[in-house]
Amino acid sequence: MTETFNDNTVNQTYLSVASTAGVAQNFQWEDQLDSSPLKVTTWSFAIPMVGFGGDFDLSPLGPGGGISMDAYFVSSGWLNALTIPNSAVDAFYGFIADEGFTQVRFTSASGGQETYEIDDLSYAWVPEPSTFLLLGTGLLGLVARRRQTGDGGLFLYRACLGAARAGARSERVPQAELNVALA
Ligand SMILES: [Ca+2]
Ligand SMILES: [Ca+2]
Repeated sequence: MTETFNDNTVNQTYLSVASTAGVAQNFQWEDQLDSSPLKVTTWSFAIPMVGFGGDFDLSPLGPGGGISMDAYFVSSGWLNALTIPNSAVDAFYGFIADEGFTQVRFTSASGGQETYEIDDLSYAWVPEPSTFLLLGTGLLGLVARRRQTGDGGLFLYRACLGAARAGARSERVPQAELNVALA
């Protein structure tokens, strides 16, 4: 599913959002994160998802603090999924996970203010096990389309862990070892 914000609302069947400063306007999502005073944005899903991403522009009002993206995984709780550097300009950033998540929360990665925009926020729900690879294919299709347009960087990460799904939290591989950039 993709929320284009083209009617200046968030009105998807499975998606809702709670945000301190964010608003759908100008055919995109415009938002500001900060730690003092606290400004966060949380996307919530009615059913578990395994993929999330969108076209990010962090250039408004300067580079800012970057975006830390945490996801609430069904059996593992909150985990950092990826961090978007403040240099991102019209770049697709997203992640796929091997465990369903029901929320994605944006906070400032460095604590400083970050003003940003998103367009074409995309997400995918938990597939049957046999179709998991197709999900990846679908997101890769999105990446491929962006690549063809040549209008942005491409960053896709694998966010969650088999160890986490099995409940072995202490055996999690560091996130840095799991990130798979398919740029
Ligand atoms: Ca739009
Ligand atoms: Ca900014």
